[in-house]
Amino acid sequence: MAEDITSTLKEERRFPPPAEFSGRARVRSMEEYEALYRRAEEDPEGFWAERAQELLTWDQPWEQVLDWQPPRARWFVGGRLNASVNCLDRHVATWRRNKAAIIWEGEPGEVRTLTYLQLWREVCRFANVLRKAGCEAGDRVVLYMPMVPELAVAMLACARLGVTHSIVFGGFSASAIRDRVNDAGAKVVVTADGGWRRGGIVPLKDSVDAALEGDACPSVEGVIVLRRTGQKVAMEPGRDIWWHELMETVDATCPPVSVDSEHPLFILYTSGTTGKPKGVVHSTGGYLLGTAWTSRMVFDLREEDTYWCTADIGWITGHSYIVYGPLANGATTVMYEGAPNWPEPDRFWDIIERHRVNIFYTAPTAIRAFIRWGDRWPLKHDLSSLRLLGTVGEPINPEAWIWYHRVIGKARCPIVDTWWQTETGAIMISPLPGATPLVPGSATRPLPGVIADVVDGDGQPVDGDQGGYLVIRKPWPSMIRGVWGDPERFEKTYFSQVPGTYFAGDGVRQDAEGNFWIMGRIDDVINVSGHRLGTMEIESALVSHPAVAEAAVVGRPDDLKGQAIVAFVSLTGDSDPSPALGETLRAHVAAEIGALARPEEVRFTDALPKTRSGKIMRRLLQDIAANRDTRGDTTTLEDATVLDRLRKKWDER
Ligand code: 7RM
Repeated sequence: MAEDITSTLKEERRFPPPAEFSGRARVRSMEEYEALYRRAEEDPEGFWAERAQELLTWDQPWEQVLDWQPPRARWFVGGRLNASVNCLDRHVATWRRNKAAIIWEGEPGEVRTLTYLQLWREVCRFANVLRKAGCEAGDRVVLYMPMVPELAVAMLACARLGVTHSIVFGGFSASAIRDRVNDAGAKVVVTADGGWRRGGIVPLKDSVDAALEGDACPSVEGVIVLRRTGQKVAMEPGRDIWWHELMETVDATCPPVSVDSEHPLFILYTSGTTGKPKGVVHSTGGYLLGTAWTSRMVFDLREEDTYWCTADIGWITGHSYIVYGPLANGATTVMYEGAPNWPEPDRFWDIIERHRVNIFYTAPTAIRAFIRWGDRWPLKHDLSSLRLLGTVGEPINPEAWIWYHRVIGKARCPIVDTWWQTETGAIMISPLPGATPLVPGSATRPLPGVIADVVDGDGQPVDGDQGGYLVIRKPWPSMIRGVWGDPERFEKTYFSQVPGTYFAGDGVRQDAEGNFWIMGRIDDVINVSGHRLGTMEIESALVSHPAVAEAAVVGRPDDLKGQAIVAFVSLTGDSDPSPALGETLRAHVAAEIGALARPEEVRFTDALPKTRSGKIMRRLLQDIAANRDTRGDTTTLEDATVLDRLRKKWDER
């Protein structure tokens, strides 16, 4: 942490918003921002009630704006609405019915545009399919799909019925699907015969089959399979049915089910400190308001914009900023199925040029890859349609920021560096593009309504420029409502370090100007290419292999991915270290969790550095993995020679 602080302190470049941008932005100056911030701070309930009135369509008004009994928040108590109505019906009722809702591009190159009316019809039909399959409000449905419009259709169809969706990212393995399906108690799984990725087919249906094998997922009554690639897949009679066959049998209208504002819209699993991913629960009213409002303010979203967020819908960024936020605003959202470097490293720039994308939102890890691939790829394309750029998922190093600003934004487009989490539902700390002077590497200031603060290990506010932990002092509409099935874990993880205050799990520093510098996770979470992984999850996967006695996993700084996974492994008596076994273990983790969790490196060791009470000293392993000197205290080490042996092994390689 200390190193990061000194490096960020040197960043003195400031990029004031361009006059032509500010001139027509929703928030045009810092004075306007400050006024809005103060208003929200002084009267949060009045502030959010106005936003909820202005941005959402309610079937029944709320009786109380907020009921806050830490850690439980209920927003818009007594209010009723439907998320699919807010994303579709109310636009279909206007001229927007023929506006593009989704512009989709498949990796092989096909393009499909769905207008609001077309999307609405598909959603109604699929909602009827789900209803015929026995799904009703309160049930859970797992979606394990490629990045195709039908994924958005399935999400909104669930929302139409009050069915809670839980999307499992297509890169996760069979056992990860099984855990999530069982934890959520899903009635139906929706998948596809595959999706395209770098010219190959991701065999989604095979993974679902493996996940459900035997009676592994007793709650599942049926599997709906979309034909995407034409790849042959096994269809289990009585369980598996084709999407297109079901869609032929239903009506294109489906009355929406009005739900309580607090009704769980979705569950999304995310990694935490312990081995088991947490099912983060989001509400309908508060979540939709948070995503709708931030889409509008942070991206300065306008009627005529073509907006593209490159995330996968399997992550929160895709939920909030490909589907719910943009569609609630009646915007045009671009969706791309495949890899950024397929068939060539200019695929993204080609998409921006062809669809005249105005707002582009991506991750620092992608930006670092573009830098590596060379300027000639973006320079081949006309990117003049762009007016705003965004980043999310991890801290952006100032060099990458400057490149993004210069080469992609031509020094013309503001960049919004947006800090938020699966748990926050929506963007929390970010510049407002018409107001905030940009500071490369800093997400700048909290949005109106977000009371962010920095505290020390005892929960006490930290003075001035010092580092500490990020907390959010007041509830906000799109906040996490619970950990599915585990209220204790919810309270313990988020509201116990500082009782009653949301603890984000990130290290942070606030400078004299009030800018926040996020320094990354302070818990056992690794951020690999902007994806959150728990070290414990990977360790559990490793020790499930018969050759492994003990495993400790740490992150090592990586120029491209932010962090790379390094696993320290000790073996059981009858196994010997070998490069082949290292490969086997890497593959084993990929099979257990998914390719994104595959360790970059497996290091064999006869012992792990532990405290006398038996705790693995990860800090020391982090130093060894990064090949740097050991920082701090080692006096609690039970066996000091372990460190030397670990280092020696490294030198001998
Ligand atoms: C949206 C998302 C959350 C974690 C979070 C941080 C890190 C996200 C930024 C960032 C620095 C940013 N949800 N993080 N955005 N760090 N600057 N702009 O990524 O739940 O998957 O991850 O990601 O550590 O706690 S997430």
